[in-house]
Amino acid sequence: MTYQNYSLKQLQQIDAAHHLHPFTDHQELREAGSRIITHANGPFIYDSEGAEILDGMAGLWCVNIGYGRDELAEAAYAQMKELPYYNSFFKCSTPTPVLLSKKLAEIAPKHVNQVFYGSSGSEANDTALRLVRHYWVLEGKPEKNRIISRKMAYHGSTVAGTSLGGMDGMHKQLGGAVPNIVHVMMPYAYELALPGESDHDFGLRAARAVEDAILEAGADKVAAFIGEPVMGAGGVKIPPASYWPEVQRICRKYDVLLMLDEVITGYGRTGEWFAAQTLGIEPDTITTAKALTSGYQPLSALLVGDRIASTLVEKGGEFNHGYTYSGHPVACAVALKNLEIIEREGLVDRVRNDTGPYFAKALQERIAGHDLVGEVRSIGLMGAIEIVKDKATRERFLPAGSAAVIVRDHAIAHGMMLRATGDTMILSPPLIWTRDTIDMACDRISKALDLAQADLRKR
Ligand code: PXG
Repeated sequence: MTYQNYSLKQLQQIDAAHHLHPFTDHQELREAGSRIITHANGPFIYDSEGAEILDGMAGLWCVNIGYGRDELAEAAYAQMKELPYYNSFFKCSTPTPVLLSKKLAEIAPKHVNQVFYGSSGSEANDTALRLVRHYWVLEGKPEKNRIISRKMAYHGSTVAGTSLGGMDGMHKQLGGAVPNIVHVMMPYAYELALPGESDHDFGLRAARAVEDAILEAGADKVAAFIGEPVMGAGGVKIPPASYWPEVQRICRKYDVLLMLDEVITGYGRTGEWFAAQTLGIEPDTITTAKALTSGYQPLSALLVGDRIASTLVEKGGEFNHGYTYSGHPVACAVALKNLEIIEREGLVDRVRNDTGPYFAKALQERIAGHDLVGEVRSIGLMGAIEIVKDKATRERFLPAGSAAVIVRDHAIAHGMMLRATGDTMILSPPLIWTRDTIDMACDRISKALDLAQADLRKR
């Protein structure tokens, strides 16, 4: 690889001079220099200094089958040689998106049988927003246009993704969101439940915030509700079991479409192919990306339920939307091979029956008791650790978010990559993790917590 002719220092200098990174303070980045990851294998990533780091985030919630899979490289190579690109506009198609669509219809919930491709989760959510609004126009109800989302939701970084999302910092820089999107409370019991309120009751109350928003606008003005089954970037916020069935009931009652954003939860993370199956709900659209290719190629698939798809066909007329790379043949070839590997290795079942429960138990038994930890929670192979100053009162360290960064930096220094969002540590490892890998992760996280505690005491 050409980078091997450059020293770490040189790469960092060039990076600072020319490369604008996502979600980054570029002044800070220039002072610190970036961490340069040069290669990876299985569950480990390696930086340019040769440090081996256990990747607790599967890249960015995506490398579900782990690194170093020759089969995916071979699938891409073979497809590039045969047909690197052709479009799927103008009544054309290529074989790999055709076959991938069939596969996705097989593994998706029964009532979901159509797929619209893009290259990222953000693009897929743009498609979803356009599609549900188009659906209601076709149904003769163009005024049924409002979309209800939630505070702290993350639905991507395009204008539509940011507008759908509920991140204040992103909205502040947007200078004008897509109109007619509103945000209601998130289902996060740890911070929002009232004193004495059970998780169950809190879940129902959070769902009723959706109903209130529908009633406020009038049901004839509301197109859809969008939500992540488990809020990912917002801090692995797992709603109480009462939440989603109630949201679904409310959506049905008022004839509001349900859009599920499974960009993080799709393809096995919660122990089923899709969280919709884990939760037993029937969304009208399912946004997926990331682990569809285990991150080896950029690809997203908006899975579309029969209700919307049949209206598109019955009413006809062009849906004026699409991307050059919709159904990219190479990305789809890689996705097909990725899904084949997930199936062959039984990774979804393994998460459901073995590693998921073991991960939950390990977090409870080995992490939850630490003085710095207010709560641990997980679903499948997706977990969170809340960092607090006082376990009993749930008081946080100030300034907000500063303690989690200390934990994270110690973790990385001790060979454990995890992510800090606010005061929440996040884990979303590759599905190839075994019980041994989970033990190794807990060893390293415990160590990082101890070191962080010593630092925080000194402050
Ligand atoms: N929806 C959800 C639920 C996501 O998590 C997107 C949409 C957008 O996908 P693309 O492919 O356009 O990035 C995401 C992406 C983080 C982090 O810091 C999370 C995401 C992306 C970048 C950073 O946790 N999720």
